[in-house]
Amino acid sequence: MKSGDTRSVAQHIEALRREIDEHNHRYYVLDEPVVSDAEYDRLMKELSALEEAHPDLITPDSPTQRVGAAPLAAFDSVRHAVVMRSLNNAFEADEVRAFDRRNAEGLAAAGLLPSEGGVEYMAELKFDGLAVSLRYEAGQLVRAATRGDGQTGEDITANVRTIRSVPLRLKGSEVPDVLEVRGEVLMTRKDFERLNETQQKRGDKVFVNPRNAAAGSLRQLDPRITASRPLRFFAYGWGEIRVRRDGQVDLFRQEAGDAEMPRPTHSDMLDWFAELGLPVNDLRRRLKGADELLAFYEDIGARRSSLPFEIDGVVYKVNQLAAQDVLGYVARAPRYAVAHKFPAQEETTLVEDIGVQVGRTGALTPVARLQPVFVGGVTVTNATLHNEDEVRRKDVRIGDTVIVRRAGDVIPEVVASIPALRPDDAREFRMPESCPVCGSAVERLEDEAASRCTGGLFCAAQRKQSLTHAASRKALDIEGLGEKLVDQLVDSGRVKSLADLFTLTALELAAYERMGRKSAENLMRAIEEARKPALERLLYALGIRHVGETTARDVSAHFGSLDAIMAASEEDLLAVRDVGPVVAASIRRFFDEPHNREIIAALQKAGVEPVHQAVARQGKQPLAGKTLVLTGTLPNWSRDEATRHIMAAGGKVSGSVSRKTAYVVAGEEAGSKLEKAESLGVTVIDEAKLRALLGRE
Ligand code: D41
Repeated sequence: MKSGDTRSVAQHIEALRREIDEHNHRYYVLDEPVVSDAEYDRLMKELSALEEAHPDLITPDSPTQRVGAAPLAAFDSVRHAVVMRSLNNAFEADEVRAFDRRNAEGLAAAGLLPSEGGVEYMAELKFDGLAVSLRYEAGQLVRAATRGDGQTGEDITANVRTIRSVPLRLKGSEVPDVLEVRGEVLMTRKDFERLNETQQKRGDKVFVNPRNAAAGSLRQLDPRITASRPLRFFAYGWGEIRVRRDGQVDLFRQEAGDAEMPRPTHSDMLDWFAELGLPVNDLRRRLKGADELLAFYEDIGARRSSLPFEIDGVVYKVNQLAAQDVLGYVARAPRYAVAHKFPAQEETTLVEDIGVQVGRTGALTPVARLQPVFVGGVTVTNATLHNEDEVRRKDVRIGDTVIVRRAGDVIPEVVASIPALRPDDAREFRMPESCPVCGSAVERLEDEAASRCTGGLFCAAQRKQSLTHAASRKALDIEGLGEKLVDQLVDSGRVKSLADLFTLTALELAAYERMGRKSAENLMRAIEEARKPALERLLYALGIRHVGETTARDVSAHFGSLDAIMAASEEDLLAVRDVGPVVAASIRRFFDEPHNREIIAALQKAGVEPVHQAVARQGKQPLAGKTLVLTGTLPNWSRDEATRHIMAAGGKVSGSVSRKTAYVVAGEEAGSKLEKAESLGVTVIDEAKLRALLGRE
């Protein structure tokens, strides 16, 4: 081939690489792709074909070369040119205030008076991943290392090259001669769950949490395995930097107290990284003073569970690099930064026993009885193990040390056991063959994960749970009928069904434990009020499988009376909006059960009469066909009230915002739904505007 041809091929290859790099950056870093996957694949194929024909033109920064290296025997160690520091932690607001005060005093003493409003900070997320350092020389990624002990880490270059959001070469014409970027490698929750599904299907190891999955993936000796794992990277700091200035290369070391960085503040540095094509998370803010930091902490805390990845806190850093320099370091950690941690969502503790709990529908749930442990902001003594298969899969035994997780308001669960800490006398769990409460046979249907007590309402546990459900706020709303009293009423044999509740007398009630005359009277009044429930509440209270509040409401509105619902065929039921075959069959089955018909007859005999609803609603339906989303706290209406008003006006209430949402009704402390609405251009209204729409001003 002539040299002229080679040059044009080389140019073509370079043009393709630039185009692919740009698409990679848009897709993995900016999250706003501009080409289809097919178009991207076509470009990659074209590049691969050209490189195959001209192997001498292959360079390590080519997008085809992400997975190149053969499996390693072991990782080499790498000494960091600039040590990787650690972060001091703060758990309480007071510690954050003290941090801010120390900074203000330290800077004032050095003649660097904090500006108006206090010391300026950069507040960032604290990603729950693995700290790594990436070294770029002349814009090329030449080395990636784990943090290790901060001085020396492991060479994971081959693995990090497979992370799509990590550029193999920096963008732009003015790349630094040397740039060591520090950041965190992590896995999103969704990717983690998808990975675990695949692992489980293949009979491979499942990971306990996204962090472990990221760590396990990064520590593979075979980079092809790492390449198959969906890892991400976010930059938050730096080590050595050399930039050419006035024809001369200047060396910067944050470590050595160098305030003359290419940009004057931490936030400028992160912006610079973003310009170079490095992934920097958007949830970072320039703030002033402790109050703003604490507000950021609260705000991020409220959004924590809706973030796509796990974080374990936020990090505050004094923004001016010159100010960072003045404040310096104590031992291994900078004085100018602090990690403000959220309460841990995972802790380890001992499984003292594994019991089973019988649910309202008879499902037997294995529950680990734990040595009390403080996690997710509360003391946890019981944690669900979901079902028998989960106990096996997680290999949890009585006596084991386990990881317990409580995230947000989700019920605590056992995530995994730690077999290395298992005592010799640890015992395996066995699902009982008969119900521990009523002794009825336990069955497990072929296609179900749950084992069930076959005792139905003969089972005291199921009876208790049904009663508690029937009395709950969204059902008959019988205040004062708590779990303890239900236990006593059922155990004494006085209450066998929902109907028996309505034959209780104040005198009888007063005889029960912890029941004063006053509370007995209050309870009687609540029961009295429940004698005339809205039809939808009674229907929900019956505890029919698959009939939640919304279905109960739709079915009630459609049929208008309990008699009509009881008489409805499956086909009739299918005519109700949002009722499918499973729900229709379940309702029909419930009312076909003689025992249930008896209970309803007894309810009627006891004077329980649902308030009938007009079938064809009179008047206007100003929100007919519209879907609304509620977020935050409204000034006057509770969520339930607002929902009722909207439904009465023909509207629907949904839990998530989409383009189909007609309005988002936002109150105080509205969260991510409000942002979503704004980003989708959905109209946001307040309670007053909602009232106006409803004609209820
Ligand atoms: O997101 C993080 N995990 C994070 C870690 C962060 N956002 N900022 C960090 N900043 C630093 C300094 C201030 C020392 C540059 C860090 C870490 N360090 C860090 N990660 C692990 C050890 C230290």
